[in-house]
Amino acid sequence: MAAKKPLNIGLVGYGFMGRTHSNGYKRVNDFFDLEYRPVLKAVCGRSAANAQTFADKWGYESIETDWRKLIDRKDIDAIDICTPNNTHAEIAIAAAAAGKMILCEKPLSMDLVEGQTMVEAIEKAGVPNTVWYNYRRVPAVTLAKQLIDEGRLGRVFHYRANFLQDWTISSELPQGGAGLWRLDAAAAGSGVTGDLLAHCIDTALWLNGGISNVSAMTETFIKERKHSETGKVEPVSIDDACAFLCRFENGSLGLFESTRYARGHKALYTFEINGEKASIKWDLHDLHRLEYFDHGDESKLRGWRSIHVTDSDHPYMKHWWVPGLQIGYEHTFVHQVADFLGGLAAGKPTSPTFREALATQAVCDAVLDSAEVGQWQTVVPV
Ligand code: SOE
Repeated sequence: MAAKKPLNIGLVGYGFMGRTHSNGYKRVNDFFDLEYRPVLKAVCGRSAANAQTFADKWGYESIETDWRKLIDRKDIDAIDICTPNNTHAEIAIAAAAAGKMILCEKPLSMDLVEGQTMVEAIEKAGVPNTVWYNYRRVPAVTLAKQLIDEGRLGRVFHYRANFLQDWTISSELPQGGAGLWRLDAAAAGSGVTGDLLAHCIDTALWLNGGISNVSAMTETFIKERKHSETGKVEPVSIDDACAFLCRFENGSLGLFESTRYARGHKALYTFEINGEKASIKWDLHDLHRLEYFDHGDESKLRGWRSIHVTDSDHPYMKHWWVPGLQIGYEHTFVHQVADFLGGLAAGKPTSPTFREALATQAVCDAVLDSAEVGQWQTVVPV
């Protein structure tokens, strides 16, 4: 077999997402036959000691402490942005200007306007790009997409999604700083809307098409928290919980809920879609299972089928073990790397591109605006 083409990765940020992406780069060629091979060239973080520890552990060849220097390096092909949301735009725009490919952690941006500047920069530069909405690449979710595209649901009436967590219930938890920037609006842009609902919205747009308008409510249950960086008690301005109703362009109705205050739930992402001919349900806690009800089945046998999506003709599964054996959360990132590398070889974009992720941003903005003004809001077309 011909030698693989190296794709030199420069990773910015080495938190939780830095680990998931690095694992994707390291594993991908062990399981997928691809023209390209990611090379862990450099990891960048403000602390040289922490960046070096990460580099040693994960096998990065070098470190940088300034992302601008990383972008300037001639030996870097792709910049992977795993830093807090308020830094995505600056890094992505500079990387695009330098002609680097970009893989950006979700959500794309702090808001729609910022996201538009990113999309303009990336499209002007013409660089390959993708945003890490990883749950699309759970095999059962990709199978749902195939079933819908085959027309098996017929006309869709309802789309329901939840993303529930419980990790911020304690009022003692500070905001800001390492690991807790998701609670600080200045770093995150928003709370559960950009962090969790963005996943649900990305999947929904992919499976069920565009959302035209929304009516939302948000709540911030803990109004003040100590800020890790200033040491002072400061107002909290992220949304701790958000629920919204919406209308999809295909005429179906949507209902979405997300919170970090659902005691007992760590990462309960579920969706259900009801069509004229069939319905589909999925739950991240049992990620291989796709529940499918087909009204076309013989009536005496009709019922919810529980499809264990592990067969070799199920999406992605032939690359892993033998039928019946499972994979997990981390594999969704391997799949995204495989699709990105496959796209590069074929000269095709990898979904979601920055522009596709901008559509999610437009819905998030409409949701937050609607909650603020207490009225339905139209989603800005992108
Ligand atoms: C937050 O807790 C979080 O880690 C999100 O930031 C991720 O995007 C989500 O996949 C899991 O939850």
